[in-house]
Amino acid sequence: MVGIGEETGQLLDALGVDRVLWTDGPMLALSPLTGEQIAKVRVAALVDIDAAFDAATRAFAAWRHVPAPRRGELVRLFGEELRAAKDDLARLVTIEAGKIPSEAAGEVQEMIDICDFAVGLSRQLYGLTIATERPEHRMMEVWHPLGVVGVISAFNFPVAVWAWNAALALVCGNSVVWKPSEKTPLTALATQAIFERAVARFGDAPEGLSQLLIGGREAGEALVDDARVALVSATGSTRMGRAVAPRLAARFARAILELGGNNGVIVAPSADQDLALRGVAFGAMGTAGQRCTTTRRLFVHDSIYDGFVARLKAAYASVAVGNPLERDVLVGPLIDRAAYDAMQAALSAARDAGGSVHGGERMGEGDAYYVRPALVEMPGQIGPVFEETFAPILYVMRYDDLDAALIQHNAVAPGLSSAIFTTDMREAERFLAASDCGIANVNLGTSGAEIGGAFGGEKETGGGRESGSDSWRQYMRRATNTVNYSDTLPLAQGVSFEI
Ligand code: UN1
Repeated sequence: MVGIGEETGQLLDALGVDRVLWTDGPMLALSPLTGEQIAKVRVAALVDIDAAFDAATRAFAAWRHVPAPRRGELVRLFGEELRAAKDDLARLVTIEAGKIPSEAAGEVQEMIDICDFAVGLSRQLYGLTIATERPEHRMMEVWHPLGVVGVISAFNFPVAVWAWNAALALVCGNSVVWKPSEKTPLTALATQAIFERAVARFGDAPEGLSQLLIGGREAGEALVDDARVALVSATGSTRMGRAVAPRLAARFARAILELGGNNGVIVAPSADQDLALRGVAFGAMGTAGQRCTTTRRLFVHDSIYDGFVARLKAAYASVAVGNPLERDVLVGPLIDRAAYDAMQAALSAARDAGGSVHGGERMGEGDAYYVRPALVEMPGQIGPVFEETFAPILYVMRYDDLDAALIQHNAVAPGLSSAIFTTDMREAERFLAASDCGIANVNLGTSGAEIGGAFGGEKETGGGRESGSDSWRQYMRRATNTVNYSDTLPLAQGVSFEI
């Protein structure tokens, strides 16, 4: 059997990543599957970062003049290259981020989907025409490319979140500079190599249209602070957002923030309980609880609590946890030791607050951190329930009155995703009207959104929206144009100014 270090090398070769980039640098790439080192990655120095911004600025100056449908052709080719590389890239996502193969393939599929969406969009960057109050005038909105778009992404969706931003940014006429998580440099290098193949096939794209900055904090800070970067789309913790947002605001740069979640699900008395069980299990345990859309709070109606929670506990006790390269595993490892420590701290805070913890124990030893997902029955929404711990912990609470449950549901700082399981139409609609999240679902879980909708959330989630619907507008600037084709100069609001 090939070890994962060796397999990683084979995958990087197959994906076309220059060996120098992953054999010859100070940054260590680790696999959470075993905790072992799988590569040594080159890091961008400050001069490289500066050169990247210059090149991206030059690329933007040329790319903005390429007609949008032609820009779409580059993204179409990128989608084709991703289709060809899907299996290898997904395997690398499993090795580097620890996702089970089906979820890793889903992540690459999400990249392909956003490419398809962006290709269509490249012929639909519509502006309004607006009725004017003046005779023989025409008023219209025109959308123009914005500039250099910076993307800061997290380890848990190491490639898809970049693709949401890059595919839209590129068809909108921008160049892109990407700073991936330090925990996932290899999938970023592979994605960049795949993109470069699309660029080569496209033929005349400007050099430096999409660039990768492998590095730590300085690279991220440079993106945030550099006047050459018009927009920064940042995914990560609320703490990161609190640091980034004021710095972007101080230089009037645009921000798309996709920060923490503390996503709740309500299971109502009329729920289809089989469906709810699967929806909650995937939402809470999928990706080992490391999605920003992971279900973290569960409100179960008193009348069904005992039966439903017993079934859920059984699912928690039996779910297959382990190395995702082995068959039938549904829950892979935590990303690292810090994630494990944070999980144990949250569980001990939950115990102190009167919670009863089922699961949560470490499985195996060594440098990899596998845990049995934890279901925690809480006496109420208190203590750690208010925190987002990036690990598989589901806090379960009872409710008897839907209105009171809705108030509890909204009483956390983030506002990303939410769901209700019910077959009562009135309850479903009341929930959709009340949830203060950017995503609210009925009879499906909180995670696993499609790319066609705008993705993001309110309050401490940061307010940004990415991927589908009209998210593209954030990557463009809007100009309102009024044209007077009369031979007089009527002033708006009937103002008179005769000279
Ligand atoms: C994230 O966890 O940062 O809805 C993104 C989902 C995925 C995206 C999650 N489509 O769970």
